[in-house]
Amino acid sequence: MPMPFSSIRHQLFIDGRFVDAESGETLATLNPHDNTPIAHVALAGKADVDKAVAAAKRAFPAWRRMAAADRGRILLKLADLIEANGEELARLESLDTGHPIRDSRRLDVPRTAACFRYFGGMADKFQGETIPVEEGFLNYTLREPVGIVGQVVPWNFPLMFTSWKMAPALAAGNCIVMKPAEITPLSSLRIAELMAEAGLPPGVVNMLPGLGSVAGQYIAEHPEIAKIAFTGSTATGRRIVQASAGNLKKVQLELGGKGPNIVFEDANLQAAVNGSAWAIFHNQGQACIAGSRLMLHEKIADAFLEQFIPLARSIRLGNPLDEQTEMGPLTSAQHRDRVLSYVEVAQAQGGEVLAGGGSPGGDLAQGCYVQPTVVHARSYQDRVAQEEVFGPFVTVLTFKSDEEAMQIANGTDYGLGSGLWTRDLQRAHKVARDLHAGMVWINSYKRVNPGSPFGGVGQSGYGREMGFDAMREYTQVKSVWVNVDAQIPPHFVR
Ligand code: TAP
Repeated sequence: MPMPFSSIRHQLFIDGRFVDAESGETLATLNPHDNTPIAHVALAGKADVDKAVAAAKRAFPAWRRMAAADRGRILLKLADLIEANGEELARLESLDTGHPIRDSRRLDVPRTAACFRYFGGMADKFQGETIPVEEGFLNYTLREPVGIVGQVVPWNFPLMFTSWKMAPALAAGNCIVMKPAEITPLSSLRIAELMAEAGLPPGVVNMLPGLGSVAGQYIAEHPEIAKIAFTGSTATGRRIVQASAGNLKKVQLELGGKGPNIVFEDANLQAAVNGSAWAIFHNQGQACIAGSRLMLHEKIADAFLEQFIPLARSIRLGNPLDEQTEMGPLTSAQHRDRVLSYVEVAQAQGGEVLAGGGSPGGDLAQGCYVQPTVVHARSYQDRVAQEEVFGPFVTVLTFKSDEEAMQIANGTDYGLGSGLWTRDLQRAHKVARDLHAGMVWINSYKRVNPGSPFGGVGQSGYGREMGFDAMREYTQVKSVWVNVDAQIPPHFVR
């Protein structure tokens, strides 16, 4: 049953209240299953960003001085509220993004709650250090919040990314101006509402749906925002770095990927087939860490594909709100068309489509669906083996030796997620060591946990989400020197 539209929050959340945009502008958010409007959502402009920054500035002094355990308690309460409202959040997420409801229920909602809970517990455990300096002095460090933080998130995991971005920032005592993607704002607005219910003071979090080119760009430029954390495409990441230069913002970037998923000749084939399908087809392949380059040792390539291709063809596409659905639509029609354009890109360079390659017809023709698509590329330098497609589209490459596998795996500008399948312990650790990547999964793929650092190298960005690393990203170090019983140095003594 669809959500009643009246219950969906569709205004901006500024200073603890839902308000219209100053301009009065709105934008329809669509259900990607059939492209019908779900709600008309307020569209933030520069004036709204200014209002949000002013509210965050007012809230900051008290929020940063609140006992860390009390800040943590609010996040723990929020985690409970997310679970208590889990079914509603799951449906909202599926309606707005196209995530199959089984994933929204079993992954997105529990992971969002777990992340807020983890950082709620972390708030009063992240501490400075005492440094052994010369005799007579005491030197210690304070971990202080950065200040007003801008956060810009994409449309592929809008609910989960509220927690990845906001939880560590809040635990560390920062105030936030967040912009969700214009096409998927609904779950983030509901989270903002739940935050108020959990006791978050007004102004600490401000949620501003709006266009990237307007509100997002202005957040990146804003002279009173001290840090910008961004997840999205590498091209936009580059724009953000340029926009941030005005006040030398701290920048954290989580960008694209072209994950190598390497299957060696000694792998447990059944496990590798299943894990590789998960690596690329979960969330319709719309994941920066997707295993989008399926690298097969030539000795097992045929046997692997004999199982993998029927599996890909058997994936049940359908309405995301149906519990039987295994793959929903892509999140927008524009993105569906972009993903499908890569079929021609592959063919133009001699690639062969082994499965899928189109949109399903029938009941799904009105939606943003793409069939699970498997393409064999001739070279690892072909465009489909280099560029992020960000859909249910996997590029198969073969290799003859471990050396060649490493050359292919490290042969893109990206370096985010990566995986390998082998029974050879030594090879597993050697390959993990040599992969140019922020994350490596051995005999598995796409595991995440709030305690485990998440981020990339090269064109995949810099900085880390999750764990203690995320707390470091959202704090700055102050070094304090105390003269306990040292002699005043002899210089300039009269
Ligand atoms: P982006 O343009 O990178 O969008 C991500 C976020 O940045 C959205 O909230 C977007 O707002 C905002 N944004 C856009 N231009 C901005 C600017 N100049 N300043 C500040 N913020 C800005 O991604 P996209 O166009 O939606 O997708 C294009 C491709 O990016 C995808 O096909 C995929 O390859 C990649 N992508 C990667 C990721 C991850 S997780 N790494 C996520 C999404 C997309 P609006 O959406 O409201 O414009």
